[in-house]
Amino acid sequence: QPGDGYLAWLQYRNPAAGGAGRYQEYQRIVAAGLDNTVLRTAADELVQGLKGITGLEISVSETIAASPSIIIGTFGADSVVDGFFSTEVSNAVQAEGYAIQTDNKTGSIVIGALTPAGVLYGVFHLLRIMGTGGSVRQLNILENPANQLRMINQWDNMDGSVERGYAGQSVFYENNMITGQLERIQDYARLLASTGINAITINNVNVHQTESRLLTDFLPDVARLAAIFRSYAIRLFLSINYASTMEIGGLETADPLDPDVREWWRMTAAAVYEAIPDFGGFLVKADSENRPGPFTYGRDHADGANMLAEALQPYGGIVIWRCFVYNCKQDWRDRSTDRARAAYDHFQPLDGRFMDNVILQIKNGPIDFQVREPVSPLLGAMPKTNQVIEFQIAQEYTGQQRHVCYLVPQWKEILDFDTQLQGKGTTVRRIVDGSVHGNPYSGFAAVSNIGNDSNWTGHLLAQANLYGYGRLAWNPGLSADAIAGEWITLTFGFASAHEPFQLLLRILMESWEIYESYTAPLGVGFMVNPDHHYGPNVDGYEYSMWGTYHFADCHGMGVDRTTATGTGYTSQYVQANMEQYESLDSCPDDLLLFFHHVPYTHVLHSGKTVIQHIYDTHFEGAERAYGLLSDWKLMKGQVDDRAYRHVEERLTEQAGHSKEWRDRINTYFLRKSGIPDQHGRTIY
Ligand code: GCW
Repeated sequence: QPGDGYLAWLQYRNPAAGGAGRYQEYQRIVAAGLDNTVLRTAADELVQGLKGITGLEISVSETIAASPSIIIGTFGADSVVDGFFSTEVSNAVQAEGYAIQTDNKTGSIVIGALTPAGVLYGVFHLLRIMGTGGSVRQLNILENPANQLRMINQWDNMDGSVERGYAGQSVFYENNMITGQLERIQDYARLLASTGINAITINNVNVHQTESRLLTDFLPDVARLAAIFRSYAIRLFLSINYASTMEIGGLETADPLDPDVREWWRMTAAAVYEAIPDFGGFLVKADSENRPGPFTYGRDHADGANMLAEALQPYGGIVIWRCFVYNCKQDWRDRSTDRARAAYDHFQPLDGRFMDNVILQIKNGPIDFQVREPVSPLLGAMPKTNQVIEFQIAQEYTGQQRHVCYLVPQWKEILDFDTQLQGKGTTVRRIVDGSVHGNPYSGFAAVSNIGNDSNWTGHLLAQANLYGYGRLAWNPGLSADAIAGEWITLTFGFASAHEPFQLLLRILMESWEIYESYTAPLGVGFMVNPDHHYGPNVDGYEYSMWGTYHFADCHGMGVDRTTATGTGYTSQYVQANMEQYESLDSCPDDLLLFFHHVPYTHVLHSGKTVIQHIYDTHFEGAERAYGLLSDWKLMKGQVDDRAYRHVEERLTEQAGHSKEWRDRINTYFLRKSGIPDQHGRTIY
């Protein structure tokens, strides 16, 4: 239905007068090799997109009959595109890249690539240009993805629930079966491919009994899903249960060095590849949050990962092993155990021990997808090991898709962080794209934010995060506002000069800062209700064993992670960064309480005391959340009414909830510190 958000950024609407005219001469597509399923998809997408944008019928032929046409194909195999590109251009195009040029003589647009996947990405690029009203007169584009792996992780369970899902139930499963609604899966594959995603794991990293059998009993259904994703050049992976040999294999152990265990995995991998020849591999959460792993047998992560890697190696499969490993049964009295240290402490010493087809997947920060954290010091710290960064598109700690929180600016900051591991300029972006260490595998992974809600993401504006993730994985050099702008125009049709465009852009671009300002202050994290993690609860995790503390007492707050007097976490960074965080003089304000325990009267670089900062940001934050709502109200009549009311309703909830956050945090710290607000505002 119009306005329900289902088509997301693939609206392909016929732009109002003036807009469409410029593309109307393109009614013919020339494509050969259509027995290839990805090329077929590329041609179909182009037909569908052009039809929407021009409002005309589009024809497809194998040879060039009339000009101008849109000509698509792979180099070499396909003579239709070959004549158009110089060798210089075709040589510069890599595996999934593409070139797009307008032929001066005929006006034809030619998309050439090395692989069908590249053609598909090129087609989506052209449609993006047209969908945002760009000129196609003199195209001369050459793009290669910066990151090789551009992956989505579903946290879907076979009972239909989604772990940390905020947009309804799973689109993949219901009643412990794989869905029969393959159309929706295909629509999801389109959305992902249009942003450049090339890999997906289709089940939660917490793999329980039923899901363990995706590898075995459910394989025929998994193969059906793989076929859909394959047609969009997306490789399918499964999350596996480390203890599958015991859970479903009838063995009594999961010891990675046990010959029977190894044999079971080899046989299982063989069966999987029999059913799905281009199967991607396994994603593994082991020895993490009570999930099984090699520790039980006195083995380490390299033993565990390599056992699986060996089973997948003959088929070119890979093991993606998560580094989210920490002691979740901590005692709050024990001030030396620090959850932030855990991933580095566990994995860094294993550098060089992992097989070539193992990739470590590392969360962007050392704790857990908080609104503000430093960058994980493990990123880049294992030169001999493949690594990918893990983001969370699902807004577990950033408003759960009830609050608007556009995350691309956060991801950009993380990618731009200079680890200085090999001198200045060793940014996370360059580590993750593989250029620093030159390892065979590298890239991005992220937890999806979709479910079966009609608009996919619960909050319509949360679609921008899914879109933005894919775009950033393809090209981390894009700016957060450029990505937001694309999404706004593609989704709502506003050109950038229009007032509604600017309004929406502002809403998105300010949303992270606003969310941060009324929630946990100065990088301290959490302060959420336990379990579901929604809403304020300052002491929600303070007396639990998960190891996420703020240590607030009547004198001060924050976690001392310095090497001089604290947990020593700072020593996991290179000297220059360590020194910056170690010293109160140079530690950035927004991470102060992550690294230091300070009195409430400590003066920030901003000139405010910590306590006054807390009051000020929380009053301002709640006010700005109301501002988002009043901004949106100006959109009435500019967007479809249904979409208007939906967003209005979410922003109303956010505004109310931001007040609750403000009041709970302010009251808590007023009572703890006994220090009044300088401006005498109401604190309950
Ligand atoms: O943030 C935590 C979530 C868990 C999740 C875990 C993980 C899948 O609260 O729900 O489990 O991270 O990343 O493994």
